[in-house]
This record gives sequence, structure tokens and C-alpha cells, in this order.
Amino acid sequence: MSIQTIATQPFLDQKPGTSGLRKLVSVFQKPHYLENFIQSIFDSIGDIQGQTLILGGDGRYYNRPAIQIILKMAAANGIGRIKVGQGGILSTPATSCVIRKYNAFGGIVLSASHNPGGINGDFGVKYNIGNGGPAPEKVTEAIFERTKVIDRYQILDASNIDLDRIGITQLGNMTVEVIDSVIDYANLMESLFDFDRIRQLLTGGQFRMCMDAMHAVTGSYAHAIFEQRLGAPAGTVINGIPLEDFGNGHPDPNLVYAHELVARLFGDNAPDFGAASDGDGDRNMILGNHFFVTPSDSLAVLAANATLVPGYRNGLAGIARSMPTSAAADRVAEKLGIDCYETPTGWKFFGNLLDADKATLCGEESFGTGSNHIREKDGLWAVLFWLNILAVKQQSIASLMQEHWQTYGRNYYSRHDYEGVENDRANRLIAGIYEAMPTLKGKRFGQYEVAYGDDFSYTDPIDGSVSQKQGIRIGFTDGSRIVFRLSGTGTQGATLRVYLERYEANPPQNPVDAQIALADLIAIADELAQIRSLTGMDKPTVIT
Ligand code: VG1
Ligand code: CO
Repeated sequence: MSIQTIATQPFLDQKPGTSGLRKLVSVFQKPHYLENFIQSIFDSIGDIQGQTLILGGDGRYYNRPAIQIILKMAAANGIGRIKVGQGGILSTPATSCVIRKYNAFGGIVLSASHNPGGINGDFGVKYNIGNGGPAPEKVTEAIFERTKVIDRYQILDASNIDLDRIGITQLGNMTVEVIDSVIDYANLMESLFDFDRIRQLLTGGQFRMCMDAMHAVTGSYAHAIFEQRLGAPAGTVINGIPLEDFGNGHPDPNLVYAHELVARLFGDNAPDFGAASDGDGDRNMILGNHFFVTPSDSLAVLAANATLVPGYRNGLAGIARSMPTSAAADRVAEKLGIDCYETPTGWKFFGNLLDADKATLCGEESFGTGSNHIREKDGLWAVLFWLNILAVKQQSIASLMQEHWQTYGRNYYSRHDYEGVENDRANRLIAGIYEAMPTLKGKRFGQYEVAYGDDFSYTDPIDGSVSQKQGIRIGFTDGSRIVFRLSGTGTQGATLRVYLERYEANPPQNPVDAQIALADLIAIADELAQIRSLTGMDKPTVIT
């Protein structure tokens, strides 16, 4: 086995987005493309000689070949040991858990998360640091700078490792340990939640749940946790076999893409509880019988009820949410007398707050919720948290939400996505809002008056790093908000995200549909940004 040094040339499009580098599979398959990016990671993260790394992915197409390449490159670059998930599988939260448990130097997650997979779909690579969380911007920027000048990479000339057999193999001077993908993560979950109580709920014959793994990585974890450890009836987990193309689906747990689950929860004889997770297992959608819980409300409910759950019995140090996420959690924080932090979009911004114990729970409107148990958002953790609360309160989701809104008021909230917009058109739209911004203050739109318009900028309270241009906010005098952002995870064209929010202190007993409650703001967003005329679309592609 010899180390080969291969000459290469930079690719100029390897800038990591909101969550790692995501491209079409065909792009990653170009000669040297993956290798350049991996070598750039190894060249940018400090002294890795003899260190331990964690490696795994969401099982999408190209996962296995990519893992073999990365193992050989790691061995050639002097890494001491790699723990790799069996079959190349590790969900994003499980990777974070394993990095922390074994004090690894960092980890590589192969995933494009909620983006479609398969030979014509997307692939992705992200690097996580030693705290288990996504690399902060200064690291991803260093990696990007390196990709622009890279001229060689190192790889071991060796045969492939058997990824399916648990055990230890030598690859040159490096030890490869194939580990069970699920056990460490499942044990962590069992340490946080009252499994006995959840088991009673799931086996008592009264309560029925359905967990849609969307043929993505969560399948393995959900079977082990719900059906084996918690005794839920077989069939509780649907679409539970991970497939390389996610069964041709779009593994994004929202009302549009998780249609099978939505049909069950909004159909006849619906279960009491439904949940779905995304490609790499870090997102979650929570549904009740004929009821959708917005992720922003979900964060607020978990925070308000946290002390019912063993792992959070002693209360919360603070809450953090991304800027576009609704302020529902802020209301809870206020009542609890704890701080609520507002960060840019992307889990990497929560890492410092969690490490410094400023925040215990974190959440994003994009179906991401998590806590200080790891440093990633965590889909199944959120599902178990909800189940633990429901097991204690013995209440339906609808009545729990209704009670929550009566106590805290309701933040009507919705996100409208316009996917696949031509880049030029999207840029023109954003430029148009910028142009209008200086004259917006004081302007009236029906009953709404603009209080401020700005581009969100964040100064990390722990390390002082500044992140600018994180989304345009238009705030109104009554506290309502419209936020505009372009996605940083898509791979084709641009995705415009419009976030709409309005607060009502005394919402009616019978819940009002958010789209109706937000109708005026939806019209104002269109007037402000000329969405329909500039995108050429008369309605969003996804509404959540
Ligand atoms: C989206 C979400 C963001 C999330 C990111 C990664 O980013 O809006 O909240 O952190 O995806 O999630 P963007 O830039 O497309 O809006 V995942 O589950 O795709 O790793
Ligand atoms: Co994800």
C-alpha cells in the first residue's frame, strides 16, 4: 500500500453553503472533485496527525464510493483512526453524538440533507468540529480558500474496506473501525427521556403514532428506538428502509413532501401523533390528528414543558432560535425569565451558545429542533421529546397547542418558498427590496405601518465574529414581520424564502388558519418584492 500524490486543479465552485457543500451527484463524480474538497478539509482543520475522525452519511447514492475514497485519503493524510458507521450510515445527529462520545477531532457527514437523492439527485459533504457541531464560518471559509488554490491531494493505493462488517481493519497506518450506526445514539436518547412512560403510552392501546422515515437514514434509528426499545407495534415506522434515491421522494418533512404521512394524519381514523424526518435525520415534522404544529411553535412548546422531561428536569439555561423563526419561543423565555438568542439561519450559529451554556434548546423554522445533548438539530430527539410530554400530560396535540396559545398568545407564522427561480430574477428581486428599503420606514400598507427595514447582521456573543447579510427584515409597528432570504442549500437556480409572522395576544378558541390570518402580510410581501411578476410564479411551490 503506497501513498500517492495526485496533481489536480482547483474547482472554483466549492464554497460551502448553509450546511456544507451540495452539488449534483454528477458534479461530485467529476474526476478529482470530491478529492479536492476532502483534501481542502484536511489542509484547513489543524494538525490531524494521529487524530480520530468520525465518518458516515445518509446512505444516498454515491455514499459508499465516497466513503471508500475518503478512508484512503484519510489514511494517506496521517489520520490515526476513523470510526465509520456500518454500511456507511450515520445520521447527522448520530455523527454529532459519536464525535462527542469518543472525543474525536471531528467528523465528515456525507449528506445533502433534504435535497433529493439518486443518480440524478444531489450529494453533499459537511465537516463537523470536535464539539460535534457544524464547522463555524471561519473554518468553512478556510476550506473554501484552500479549494481555490489546491494543486495536489494524497490517497492511499489500497483495496476497499468491508463497510458492512462491524470490526477493526488496518488501512496503511490508519485504523478503520466499523461501528454500529444506532447504539450510541439510541443510548443517548434513552438517557434523556422517560422511556418507561413513553412505552406505556405507545403500548397502552389508546394512543397510535406513525413515524415516516421517508426512505431516508432515520429508518434504521426509528425501527430500533420506537419498535424495538419502546415496543410500538410493527408498522409504526413507515417508509423505514433507507434507499439510495429515497424511493424517488424528496426527503423533506413538510406538508408537501411528506404527503403519505399527511394523508394519514388528515384522513379518516387518523392516528393521534405523526412525525417525519429528513434525509439525514436532523429535521422533524410533528402532526396531531388533523393538526399541523409549526416548527416555531414546536420549539416554544418543548421549552414551556421541558421540566416534564428527565433530561431537562432542572430547567433551561436559555433558548436560541434562528432569525426567521417566529418569536413564539421568545414569549416562553420571557415567562421563564431566561434569555432568548436570535441567530442567523444554519445550525452552526448555535454551537458557541450551546458550548457556553447560554442556551439549552435551539430551533429553526425549517423543521429543526435540538438541544445541548449534541451540537446538531435532531429529528428523533424532537419526536421523543413530544412523546414524553404527551405521555405525561395525557392530552391531544390540538388541545396542548390550544392551551399554549391561550397562555402565551399566538404567533401566526408561515414560510412561502419559490423554488427553481432563475438566478438573475431572484437577484433582481432582492436588489429591488434593497432599493426600496431606505424609503420604507413609516410607509403604510393598509393597517400595517413599516417600523424598520434592515439586513440582519449577527455578532456572536461568545467569540465576537460578525456575520452580515443574513436576510432582509421588514418589521411593522404592531410587531409583525416579513423576512426575505435566498436559500443557501439548493443546487439548481435560486430558492426564494419569504417568512411571514403576526402576533395575536388573545387568539380565538377555534384556531384560525395561518394563511388566512396572514393574508394581508402575504399581499404586502408581493407588493414590496414584486414576487409574482419577477419570479413568474403565481404561487409558492411550498407553503409551510
Ligand atoms: C435550510 C434551512 C435552514 C437549515 C438548513 C440546513 O437552509 O432554511 O434553517 O439550517 O437548510 O438544514 P437554506 O439556506 O436553504 O434556507 V439541513 O436539514 O438541509 O442540513
Ligand atoms: Co437535514
